[in-house]
Formats: sequence, structure tokens, C-alpha cells
Amino acid sequence: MARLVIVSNRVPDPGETSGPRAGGLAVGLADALVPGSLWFGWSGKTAEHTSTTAKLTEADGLTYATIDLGESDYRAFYLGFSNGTLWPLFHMMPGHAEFDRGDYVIYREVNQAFAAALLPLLKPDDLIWIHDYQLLGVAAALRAAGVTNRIGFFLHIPFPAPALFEVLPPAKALLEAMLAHDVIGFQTGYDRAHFLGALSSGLGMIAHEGTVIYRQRKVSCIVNPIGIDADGFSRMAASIARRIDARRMIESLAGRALMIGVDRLDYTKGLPERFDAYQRFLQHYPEHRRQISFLQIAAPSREEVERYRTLREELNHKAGAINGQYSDFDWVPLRYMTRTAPRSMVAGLYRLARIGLVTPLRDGMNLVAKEYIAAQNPDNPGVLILSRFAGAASGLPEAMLVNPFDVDGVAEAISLALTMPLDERQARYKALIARVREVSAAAYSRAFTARLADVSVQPPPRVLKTAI
Ligand code: ADQ
Repeated sequence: MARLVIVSNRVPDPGETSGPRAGGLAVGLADALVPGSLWFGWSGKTAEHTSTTAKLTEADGLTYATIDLGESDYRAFYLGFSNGTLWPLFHMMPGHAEFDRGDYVIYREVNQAFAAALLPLLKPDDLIWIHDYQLLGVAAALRAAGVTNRIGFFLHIPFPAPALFEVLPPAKALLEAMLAHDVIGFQTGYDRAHFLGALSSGLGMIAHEGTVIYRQRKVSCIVNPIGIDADGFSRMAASIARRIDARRMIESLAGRALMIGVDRLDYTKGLPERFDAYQRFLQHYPEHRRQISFLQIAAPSREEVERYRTLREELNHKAGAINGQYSDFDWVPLRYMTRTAPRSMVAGLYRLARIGLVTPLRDGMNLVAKEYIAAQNPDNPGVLILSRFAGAASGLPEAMLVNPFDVDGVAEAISLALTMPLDERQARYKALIARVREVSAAAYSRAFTARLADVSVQPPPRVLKTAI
């Protein structure tokens, strides 16, 4: 069987890949990472220069190969073009995007450096699976170096509408770079349609059943939504809800319903709008005021980027205003924590929460929505309020779908969720948990690797002389 090589911007610390704290990609790929697999990427550390050779570590039968990033490369590649340009633009928020040609040049160079450090580690039959927007150009750089392996790519974030994508000065170069893969995976049908639209308007290419031919090579564009290990998460939530800290939480609620939000502190997650909606709820539904407690846990993220710092200040201000206006001697309407909570604690809190409030302005998938469902007690499940602009919404139609920009609409949804009868909550939960179980982490990685393994030999990519 061919060896699987995962390439991602961050490689998890091998010490933390098993156990309850492991999150994100490590969980999504757990099934695919059989002994013998290789995981290549950035160590998360900076040095004077970007490494030219990878450092290898073995753990649990897997090989982790990491490089460090030079301090100035980190700024231009990671904070600059990846998170200052691509991240906002791909989330269709061009107002937050900045473009600097110098950062883009470094982005290209770092993608080439990834490819150069990976090259000596590759075997002829390896299946290479590259992840996310930071690494759009790695496959093109590998092809330019003569690599003929099957290479797949998965985009974890949305792909923007073609008219927005075209705003990017190197839009065409990035599309051509993406066509160096054999298989390109998207979270939803919308993202794939946007990508195919961009290929059509940018390069005049027409897809047939999701497949395009580029320089005599077939590129298959597939929809392959990411999921979670629902049963594992459910077990973790049930066991933690019986623990002492859960009991403290229950006592502090004093019979009030808990509403929970768990997010990275990121402007795409719609936190200011969420706080506004909660304030509107308290204002318009005074009869519910003392019956609810909203816990928002927000993990600080990308704090070197100015926009993220101003977001944090804005949220502190809004949280203070809500509690200042509505708190009572024995009731605080909003508990706002800016930290990363242990995964097991998050699972337990989801289970205690009568409402899961997941309202990103735009999101590739949003695993919090799936985790909240998996954590519920089937006998007395809570209600998921979900943004229709999260990728998860297209696979979870029984959630209460809301428009996160509509503050009054979200306030109304909170009121409806709070008073929803048990039989309706159970009916929605039953449908949702079946969907979360079916579109699991294991199904995600199995489907993608099977599709990649199926690719037949393609002509050598000799014409791709340069990377992006
Ligand atoms: P993210 O934008 O990071 O991921 P998401 O899918 O919600 O978003 O995953 C976040 C993970 O971190 C969840 O497992 C959640 O429990 C955890 N988490 C978030 N805040 C936390 C906190 N304060 N404390 C503890 N844990 C916290 C990107 C894309 C998403 C896509 C995923 C996977 O932006 O759209 O769903 O990749 O493809």
C-alpha cells in the first residue's frame, strides 16, 4: 500500500497527538494516519532563517518532519499573505484584506522551501495530501522539481465567489498553481462551484462533472466535508459531565439555562454581532432575562495581527456594556473568557448547555457545531443555533439556521430555542446526530485518500516549469 504523506502548515507536537487535547486536523486525520505515514510542515517555531532540511521525530509509528520559519518569512508568509490577504478574502471579507506584493513573493518562496525540504523525504509511490490556504503553491513547486506522485489538496476554509477571488492580483497564478494537484477537495458544493467559476472566468476552463483538464492532466474537484469522531466526543462529554467541575458549573447556574459559544477569537466568527444579538435578546425579551446565562469561551489567536487585537478590545467593551446594563446582585448575563479551555472541559460544557450558539459570518465548516451535537444528552438535548454561512449548515438542516448579520433574527432564535419543547428538541437532535455520525472524521479521510489512490498515472508535469 502506498505511504500517506500529509503536508500542513502546522504539524502537531508529537507528544500531543493522542489524548483528549488533540484537536483540528489531528482528529480529522486520525484514521488516515496509519503507522508508517509521514507528516510534514512547520514546527511552529521561528529561527533566523527558514530551515532547508526537515527535523525528523518518530512517535506512535508516525514520522513527523518539521522545518522552522525564518522570522521575516513568518511575518510575510504567515501573518502577511496567508492571514492578512488570503484568510479575509477567502472568507469574503475584502474590507479586512491587505495586499503587499513583497509578502506574496515571500509566500511563494516559503511554499518552494516547503517543497524543497519535503523532496528528499519522498518515495516514488507516496500519496501526498496537502492542506489549506497557506500552502497553495507547494504542489506546483514539487511538480517543477519533477515529482510525478499523486498529489491531493484540501481547502479547509471557503473558496470565495469568483468576482471576489479576482480581486487578488496573483489570482490567475494561484489558480494555475492549484491545478498542479490531481484531486482538490472542498468543504461544500458552494466552495467547489466558486472554484470552478473562478477557473472559468480566470482561465477560460470548463469543468465536466467536477473535472478539468489542464496541460493534459486531469484535475478532479470534489466535495468532501470534514467531520469529527462523534462517538468518541460523545463519550468524553458524558463522562466529564459527571465530574466535579461540571457540578460547580451546574451550581453556579442556579437552575438557569446555559447558552454556550466556543470559538477562536477571529473576526470571521461573528463575535461582536453575537454579543449584539444577545444584548438585543435581553432588551426585547425581558421575561427571559434571569433564566439564561451565556458563556462565551474565545481562544486568543494571531495576536500579532492588528485586526485581531482591535477585535479583542471591541469584545471587552461590548461584554462590559452588557453586564453593566443587565447584571443583578445574583445574576451575571454574560461570562466571557478569553482562553483555550481543555478539550474535555469544552465537551462537558457543551453537554450542560441548553443552547449552542454558533454564528460565524463565514466559515469553511465549523467543527464546534458538530461537537455540540455529539455532546448532547439524547434524553434532554439542547438546541443548536447555527449560521447559514457556516459550511456545516449545508449538512445540518435541522439546526435553527440564522443569518448572523440579522441581530433581531438571532435574538428571536435564542428566545425560541429557550422555550422549545422537549419533543421538538429530541426530533431535531435525532436527525442531527445521525448526520454528524455519518459525515465523520474517518469518512472524510477515507473518502479523500481513496479518491487520491484511484488517480491513474498522469503524463509527467514537464510543462509546469515554475511554481506560483
Ligand atoms: P477553525 O477556524 O479553527 O478551523 P473550527 O472548525 O470551529 O474552526 O474548529 C475549532 C476547534 O478548536 C474545535 O475543535 C473547537 O472545539 C476548538 N476550540 C475553539 N475555541 C476553543 C477554545 N476557546 N477552547 C478550546 N477549544 C476551542 C478551520 C476552518 C473551519 C474548519 C476547520 C476544519 O476555519 O471552517 O471547520 O478548519 O476543516
